[in-house]
Amino acid sequence: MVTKNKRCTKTCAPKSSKKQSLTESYIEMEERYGAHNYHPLPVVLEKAKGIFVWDVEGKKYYDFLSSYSAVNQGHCHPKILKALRDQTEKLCLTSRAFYNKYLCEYEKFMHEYFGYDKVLPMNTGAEGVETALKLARRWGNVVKKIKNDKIKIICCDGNFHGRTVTVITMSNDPSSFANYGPLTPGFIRIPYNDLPALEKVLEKHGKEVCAFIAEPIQGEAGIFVPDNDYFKKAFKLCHKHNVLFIADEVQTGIARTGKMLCSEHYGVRPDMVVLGKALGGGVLPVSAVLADDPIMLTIKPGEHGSTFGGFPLAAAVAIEALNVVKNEHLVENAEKMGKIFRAEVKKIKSPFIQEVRGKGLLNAVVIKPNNGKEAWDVCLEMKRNGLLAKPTHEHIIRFAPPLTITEPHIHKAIEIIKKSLKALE
Ligand code: IF1
Repeated sequence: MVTKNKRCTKTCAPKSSKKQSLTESYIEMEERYGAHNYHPLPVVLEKAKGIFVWDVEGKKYYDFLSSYSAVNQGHCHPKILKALRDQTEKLCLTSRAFYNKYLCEYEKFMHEYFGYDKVLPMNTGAEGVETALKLARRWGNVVKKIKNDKIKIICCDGNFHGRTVTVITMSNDPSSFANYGPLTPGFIRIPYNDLPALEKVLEKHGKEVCAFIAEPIQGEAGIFVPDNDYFKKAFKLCHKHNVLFIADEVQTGIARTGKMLCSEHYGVRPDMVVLGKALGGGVLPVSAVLADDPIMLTIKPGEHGSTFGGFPLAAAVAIEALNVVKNEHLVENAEKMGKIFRAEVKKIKSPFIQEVRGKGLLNAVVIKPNNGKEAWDVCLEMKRNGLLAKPTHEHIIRFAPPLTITEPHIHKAIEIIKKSLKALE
């Protein structure tokens, strides 16, 4: 996520007359030849394994971002790489113009793993969200009989669901939606974690609303955990008004929050689930929409698709990515390590720490600017001390290591966080 950071002048890369370091030369190369749609931390990575990454200078770091929860199984997991390598020797891509034996086996696996009738395979999280929106609108039109141009979808303030034009229409973050021309009609946005607001909109517009979409924990907004009963009561309100409940689990899913799906924390089985990121095991973009037949079968042959959606490499990698989660007990580990992480960070006596929050290994520390230093400076100091993390907004640092992290490494990471905060006091 582009961090609105005043430090980012036009040329972010440092200019120096002295001989450039490798890091500086790579940053300059990206500055020169790449779009400036990110403001990365000034570190250039070359290698990764498990919970660690190494930069081009050979320095080792704890990865506490996990590529925004796309590396839940750890970097370069040997079994996932093997599944990918083996599949490349058999069949990589057929498109959906023909059947292949790998997609149907993957679809059956997903049915048995998550318990939904069917899966619609896509690639990126945004494509998964777009697909869920299209399925909801199609269901709204053909099943709920909403007039096509009247169909509405309810979304929440503070959401992040991706970067396509329709998806940024749901956003209220100008850095996501501003100055991209006309947006997509048919969305009503309400405050997150606000049941009266949802009830009011459903009372007023319910007949034209096909779906409500929300993240079970808002990631980019700063790891906002809703009230325990919010999701369940929102689900019941939606069903009272014959409105589908869509959970965007692209970031919170696949064991990240200490449950296979974050919705399980709230006792909710969403009507549609969007998965992405870690479904690809940290090696490929793999996303998916899970739904039962009455919703899934409203889209007929030729009415939606994707060249790479569910292709044999994705099928092989996703099956192994999910096997690793189960076989290595990553759900339980995320829950256990997350509790230790939050408890230990809360013990740190620092003027910078305003709040610690999260579930499982999706956590955030809200930084109170102090001594002229803010979240970005804390991240730079942690980088110097061997831990990589990044602010989601000005003052919130997300801490999300791979779910394979063990207790000794959690404690070592806490030491780095403590040392870094102390150094800035
Ligand atoms: C960036 C963060 C942002 C997501 C949820 C769908 C998508 C995402 C809940 C789209 C993607 C990524 C995108 C990346 C940074 C990161 C992110 F929340 F994880 F930190 F932006 F908000 N639903 N999140 O979190 O998935 O199309 O990217 O595969 O765009 O900067 P995608």
